[in-house]
Amino acid sequence: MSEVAQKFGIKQALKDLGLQETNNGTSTGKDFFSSGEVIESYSPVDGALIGKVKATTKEDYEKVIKTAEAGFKEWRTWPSPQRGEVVRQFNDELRRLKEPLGKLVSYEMGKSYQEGLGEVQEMIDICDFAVGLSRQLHGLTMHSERPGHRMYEQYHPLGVVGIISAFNFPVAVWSWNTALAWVCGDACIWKGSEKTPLTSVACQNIAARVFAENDVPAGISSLITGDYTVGEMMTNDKRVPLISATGSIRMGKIVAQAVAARLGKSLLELGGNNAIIVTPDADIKNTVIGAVFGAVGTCGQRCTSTRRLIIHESIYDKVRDAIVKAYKQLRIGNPLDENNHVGPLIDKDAVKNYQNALDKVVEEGGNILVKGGVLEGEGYESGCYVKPAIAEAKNEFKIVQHETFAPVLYIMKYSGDVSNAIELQNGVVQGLSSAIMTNNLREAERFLSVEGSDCGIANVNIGTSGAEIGGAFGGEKETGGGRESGSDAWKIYMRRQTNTINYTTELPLAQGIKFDL
Ligand code: UN1
Repeated sequence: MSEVAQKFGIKQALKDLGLQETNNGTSTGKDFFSSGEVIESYSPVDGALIGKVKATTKEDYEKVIKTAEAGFKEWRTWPSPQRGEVVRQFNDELRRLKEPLGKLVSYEMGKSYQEGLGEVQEMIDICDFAVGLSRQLHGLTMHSERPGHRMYEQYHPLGVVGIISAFNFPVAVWSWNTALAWVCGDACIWKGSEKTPLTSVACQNIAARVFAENDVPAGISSLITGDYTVGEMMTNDKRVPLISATGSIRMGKIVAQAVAARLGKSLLELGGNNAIIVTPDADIKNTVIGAVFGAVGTCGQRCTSTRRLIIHESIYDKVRDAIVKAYKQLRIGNPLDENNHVGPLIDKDAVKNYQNALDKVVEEGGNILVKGGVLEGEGYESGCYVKPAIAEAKNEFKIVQHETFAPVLYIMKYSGDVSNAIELQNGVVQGLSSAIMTNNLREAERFLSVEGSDCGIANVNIGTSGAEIGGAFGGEKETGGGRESGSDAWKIYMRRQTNTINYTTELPLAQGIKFDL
């Protein structure tokens, strides 16, 4: 254990979560087994080795999918409130283990401890939601055009759901999918990020324990581990009717094509390029808080992170100066230390992408307002700590069009009417989150109107990140069109069936067609 790990109680957290020095990254819930290579998990916080996880091989995967298929056949017959009861108990465990899990998320991924706890809170919230949902999986009834007929629709469990999640929300995104899919009666196979394999095993440990206590069949919560080749086993597999994938646009295009080629369903949560529009009627204090948290929170590694600020020329200097001033107060360092605002990037590749973005914006004619740079020296030995940077840039710059998963904020001016700002905000290929800061009702409503933001999420007077689980989460255009979490997002985890029942002694045909024998 490194000094940092010791000081912040990581050893105890690992113990509480049932983690060993080397863990199997393949699990059906009943068994944990793996015959693949060993993945070492290093913390971006201090560069230390946290633990090891053995990856999944093709043979391991076959065992998992067969178990999940068999388990599904039984699980789908459980009344959904009973499945909800299992999720309720799982949630009790999450509440009990919130601190160690939040701590491990922080240490393995690098987000602040507060955000780690917040992420576990999202898991708790979606489980609460799912428990209620387990009594509300309802369809509609319709009046038949034929006499003596009844027509309605019902939702049945779908089957085995494959979940591919990213390092930046290593636990919450899994739960958004599984909590709903479980109450819907599906079996879930999860491939978490190979950058955060220990948090995956920790979650699977919790589910496995609760599921075993409730005699849930094996395979309902399954885990596979490894790089994209392990993900491909699922995306190409006809036995997995739905793939829910979170990651880059590049990855999403590959997944979408593989799943479509076999006519499977996919739920995609891909990149964002989220902007806040700041109008002349904005509350400057709130704008600064929303923009700075949105840009530097999770070290700029949320898909909802604020990447662009579009500020009206009349208040441009004032807002720019206030934000630059706020950046001077940011404390960068160990995210387990609650005095720090910004932790490290996930790894050195991410640092390279960050540096590349800063080089590119200058090459394209941007003007650096807050200089970036990689931090060195005591406390920064992992080489993953960077300074949040701000550049004045144009929306059409190639680098501005691209999502860089790092704390680089581009700011730009608009003049005239709010429609000019909306055009800039929509002028990117991504369509996840967006926001407007204004106290002007007309501007706010126009931003939300059909001619307004083209994103899946459009907020007024809050930032672009920090979406609540109660709403459907996802975005349009190259963000992929998927919706997870709240509202009626559960429907994708079920198959809809329309039923028409004739309770007469005749067989009248629809559309008035006569067919007498
Ligand atoms: C993500 O970055 O993949 O809106 C999810 C937010 C969080 C979820 C982000 N609730 O910031």
